[in-house]
Parts: sequence; structure tokens; C-alpha cells
Amino acid sequence: MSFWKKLKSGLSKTSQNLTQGIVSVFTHKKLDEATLDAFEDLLIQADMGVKVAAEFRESLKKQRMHQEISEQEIKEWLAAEIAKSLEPVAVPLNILNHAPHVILMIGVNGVGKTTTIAKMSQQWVNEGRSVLWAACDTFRSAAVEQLQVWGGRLNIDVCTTKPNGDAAGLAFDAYQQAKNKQVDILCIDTAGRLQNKKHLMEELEKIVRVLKKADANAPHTVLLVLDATTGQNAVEQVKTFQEMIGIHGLVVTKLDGTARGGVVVALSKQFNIPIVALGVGESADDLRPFKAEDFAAALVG
Ligand SMILES: Nc1nc2c(ncn2[C@@H]2O[C@H](COP(=O)(O)OP(=O)(O)O)[C@@H](O)[C@H]2O)c(=O)[nH]1
Ligand SMILES: [Mg+2]
Repeated sequence: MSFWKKLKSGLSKTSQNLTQGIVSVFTHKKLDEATLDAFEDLLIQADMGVKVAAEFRESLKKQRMHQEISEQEIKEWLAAEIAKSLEPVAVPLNILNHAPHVILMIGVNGVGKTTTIAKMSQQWVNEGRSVLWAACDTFRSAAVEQLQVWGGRLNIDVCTTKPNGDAAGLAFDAYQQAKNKQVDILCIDTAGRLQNKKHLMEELEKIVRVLKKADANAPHTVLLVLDATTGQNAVEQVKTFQEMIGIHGLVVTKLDGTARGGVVVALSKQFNIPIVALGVGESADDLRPFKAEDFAAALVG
């Protein structure tokens, strides 16, 4: 399936709800307050967030109040508004010619960090870049094994340490190894135990501190991975991790089959952080750069 088709079918739950809602709300009458209220509710239900919904409502009101507006017109209007708000954050990841470019992958357990590392790395390898991974989620042996399985499939080396070993020490060793071997990209997989916020923050800070000893500009990119199916929760996670450690980019996963795809719009409006890629499945091919217009069109159906 092409990526566009996959995105469209993935977002079909969100877009069906939106489209059906639009059909029932905009019934060829003149735009009034009640219709605007119902429209705003629809946007909130699609997880675009209260703030975005209110903004779109006001914008529509200003432009079209007391005018006739068809469902087709409203869909086109909404797609254009969404595309406009996504455009500034649709920024692809820029890999520096600075071997190694260090990427720190962060996010709550289960959002798709490890899988995203595998997906991104496959693309880099296909582009002719060399990649090394550091399995710094040292608390869960399954997490290390998972990375090793992907590494075996994609022929990428994985740096590991003993169970419960020091994540920062491992990051440092991996950096040295990447440097010595002139590897282009070093990906650091991390733990995501948000239930122990203080410990997680200390660990991430320590990884960053240790990397900076080796290279003052490392990590060159900190990517926060978010699971679209958690809806507005993703917004809270951005805030939490932004406080803990700076974020350069977002990856939104599990956009296949969620009714909460509107959260991407909420993220774009609330944080001016680039959305570098979208995950639409579990295989290594299921990752693509984020394109504002494609996403808006898929979301509105
Ligand atoms: N459907 C779907 N599943 C995904 C996607 N990304 C990751 N997953 C699955 O989500 C689960 C957790 O992913 P994992 O990479 O281990 O998350 P981590 O704990 O953040 O490292 C795994 O079963 C993945 O296969 C995606 O884009 N779509
Ligand atoms: Mg993991």
C-alpha cells in the first residue's frame, strides 16, 4: 500500500467521524451560532484540543457568518486551515555531516521509540549512511533484545551493557565507538518510565551531560516519540519532556487506525516543534516524513 493510502486509511476513523459530523451539522442553512457550536464540538472530539477548536470556530465565523455553506465547502475550508497550521512544523530531520550525528530518542514506554529507531535507520542505511545504536533502556532486558532483533534484520550494530547498567556510561562508550568507526548516525534508545519522573529526568540529564563531554553539540537531535492513540495525553507528554530536557523534533506513531489523529493539529498549534515523521504501522517501511497538505487532506477525508 502506498504511504498516502496507508495514511488515509489509518486516519479513516478520525476522518469518518469528522465527515459524518460535518454532514449532520452543515445542512445547507446559513451559518449560525448553533452550527458553529456543533462544529467546535466535532473538532474537540477529533482530539484537536479545545484551543484549536475555538480558533477554527472564530475563524469560520469571521469569514462566513450568515452565509450559506455546503459540506464540501466546509471540508475544503477545514483542510486548508489545518494545512496552514501544520505547514510551519512540517520540517524534515536534518542530518549534519558531522559523524557521528547523535540522536537521542525519548518518550514514554510503549509509544514506539525502538520501532521508530529501526524505521528511521532503515531509511538512512538505504541512503548509504552508516548507523550505530545504543540500547540505553537498560532496565528492561526485553528492550535490549528488541533492538538486537531489529539490528539483526537491518544489519546494524547495537551497543549494550549489563542489565540495569549505567545508561549514560553506555551512551558515552557508544559515542566513542561511533567516532572511531566514523559512523554517520548514532541513535540512542532510552527508557520511558514516566512513573518515576525524577529518576528518568536524572538519567536523561546524565546521558546528555556525558555526551556533551565528548561533543559539546551532542545530542544533535532530541526526538520525542508520541503515540497518537493517547490523544490529548500526548500534549501533556510534550510539556513534561520539554521541561525535563529540550526537544528538537516530534515523531507521532500509530496513526494507523486511530480516531484521535486530530492531536497532530493540537501539537502543531500549541508547540512550535517540528514534526519530523509519522508512524503508520509496525514494519520498518511504515514511516514517512510529515507533509502538511497530505495530512490535512487525509484527516478531513
Ligand atoms: N500500529 C502501530 N504500531 C506501532 C507503531 N509504532 C510502534 N508500534 C508498536 O507499538 C509497540 C511498542 O513499540 P516500541 O517501539 O517497543 O515502543 P517503546 O517502548 O517506546 O520503545 C510495539 O508493538 C510496536 O510494534 C505504529 O506506527 N503503528
Ligand atoms: Mg523501547
